[in-house]
Amino acid sequence: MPDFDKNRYAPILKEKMSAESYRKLTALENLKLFDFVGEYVELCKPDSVYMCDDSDTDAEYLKRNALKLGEEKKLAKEGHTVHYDGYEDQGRAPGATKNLISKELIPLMEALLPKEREEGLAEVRQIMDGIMKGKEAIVKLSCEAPSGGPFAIGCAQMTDSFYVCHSEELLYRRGYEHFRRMKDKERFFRFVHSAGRLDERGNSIDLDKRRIYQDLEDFIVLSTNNQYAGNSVGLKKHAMRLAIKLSGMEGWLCEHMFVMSVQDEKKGRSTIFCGAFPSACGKTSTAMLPGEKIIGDDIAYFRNIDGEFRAANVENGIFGIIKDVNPDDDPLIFKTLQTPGKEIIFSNVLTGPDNNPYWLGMGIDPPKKGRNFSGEWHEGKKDADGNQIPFAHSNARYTLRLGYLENIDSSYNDPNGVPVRGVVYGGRDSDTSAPIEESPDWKSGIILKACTLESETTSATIGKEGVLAPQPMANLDFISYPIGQYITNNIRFVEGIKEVPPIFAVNYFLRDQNGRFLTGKIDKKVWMHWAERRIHNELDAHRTPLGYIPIYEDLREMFRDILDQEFSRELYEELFKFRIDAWIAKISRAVRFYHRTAPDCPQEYYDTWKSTVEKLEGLKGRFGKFIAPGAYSE
Ligand code: OXD
Ligand code: MN
Repeated sequence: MPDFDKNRYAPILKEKMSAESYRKLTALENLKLFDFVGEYVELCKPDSVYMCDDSDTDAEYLKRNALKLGEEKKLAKEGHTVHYDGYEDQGRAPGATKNLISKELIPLMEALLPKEREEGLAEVRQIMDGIMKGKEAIVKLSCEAPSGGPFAIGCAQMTDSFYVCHSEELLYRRGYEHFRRMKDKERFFRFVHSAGRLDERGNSIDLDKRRIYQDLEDFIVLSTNNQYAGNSVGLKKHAMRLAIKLSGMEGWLCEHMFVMSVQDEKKGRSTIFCGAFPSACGKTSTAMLPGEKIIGDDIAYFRNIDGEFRAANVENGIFGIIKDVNPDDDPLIFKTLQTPGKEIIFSNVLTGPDNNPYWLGMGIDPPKKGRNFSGEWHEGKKDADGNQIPFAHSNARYTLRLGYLENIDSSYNDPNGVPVRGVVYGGRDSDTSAPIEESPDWKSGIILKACTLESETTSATIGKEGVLAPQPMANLDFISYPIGQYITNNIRFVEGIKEVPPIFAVNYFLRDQNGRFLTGKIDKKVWMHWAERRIHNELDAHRTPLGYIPIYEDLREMFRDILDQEFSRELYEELFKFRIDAWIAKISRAVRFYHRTAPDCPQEYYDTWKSTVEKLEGLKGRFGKFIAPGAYSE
């Protein structure tokens, strides 16, 4: 047991912590944790410090204080609360987010929010000096991925926001006991967050001093003057950046992926998929497809365990976009969100006069006034620039425990993870990729599908919406070491894997000439079942220049069987025609992106892109602009 009483931080911690909190901290016998808390208490100067353990009493303490301080308010249904972020704090803030790295790495990481480490630390530490004065700091320990297995990573959060801790309580597994079992030398992630000075609505005032700085050498994230969970909750996006860095050093992967299992009830078969989609591109709704089972909706760790490709869901809950959650499109989540007695935080929705939450695309007419992310709201209210304020924000969210969902897969808490049989990459493009295409092999899937993924920007990040942007592996916002190396690690990951999962590229956003979506929201169920049956060698496919697509008759039968819908040959031909020019343009955009942002990208990948473009150019002579499904052969 370290002699904590001789530690330089002992006096300040004894002064600010109750005897019980101090006891809980020292009982873990972890000097690094003690020093972490001491260092940031000394810097941030909270009035008091509360140390949580894994007890329900402490979970209650967090909830109670979030309400008492007005960070959350009770809604009409029991257990439901609402939280508001500031008007300018409604999404991830890339402009204020930096990866702190050494000077030499900066030219290799231009697209990855780089900042020279010493300079960044000095800047943010200055902002943090005294930032918690007048408040209580909470120290909460959690565990990413289930404790007791090879995936688990301990995390220590210190924050002055009870909402942040309450969110972590719903979204992650409690970690005090994990720390108790942890050896003193074991690495853990550390997060410090402060909402900073608050206005009368309880929102961060000093947004000019908003910083989210990841110290990738020391695995610590310092976040100031913000509240939106993507900026404040350490275990979510901050931990993801740290985990990506760590996985790169240790030879595993951390991906922006759901984990779900597709159910073939007739055959009694359950097949696990992981899927990467940029924010707001259908990731949660794929993981939540009716009739299938969810394991996680946002972040997966991959490890090679005895030659098996295994994944663990890092989280224990969902911080989901609530827009368009309605009984038709997301029946299971809608039902859960309507159920009293479940502990759910709604954020940035409209609270109506009946004290119920309303959101965009809910399928219910909202009241004409209430409270929303702009304060008191009434229909027609305008912001300072004269723009009409919608009744709810399009990045409004719900936060709930995975265990509440009827369709949770029983393996979601397995410390050894689950065996992955298929990997899906989904972007958002209106005119290029087919609804589903299987790659011929892992490497070509990574280079031609995952690396060329693009999406239109959405409200999950602050900035202009609807701009087509590269999204390699749907992970660009979180990659924390040079991109070329990251691609190579993805390719190499399957070396030594006995059964390499096929890669499928999906796109739910193809549009016709009038801008209307060509596919229905539920059609993704058919694409996922097609992939499932391909994995089990039950279906033939047509060849395309980049992989394999479904045969019409198979889809017609599956649409009837699964959705009770007719699927016309005409629509099939439109959806699955191979768009040669659009693919050439897409690959060329990717090449320009890597030239600009990934100086370490190996020549071999450029050679693949170049030879693919040449091959596609050559096909134009034979086919014209489009290749009809079934017309192509190698
Ligand atoms: C998220 C995101 O909230 O990716 O998961 O923005
Ligand atoms: Mn995400």
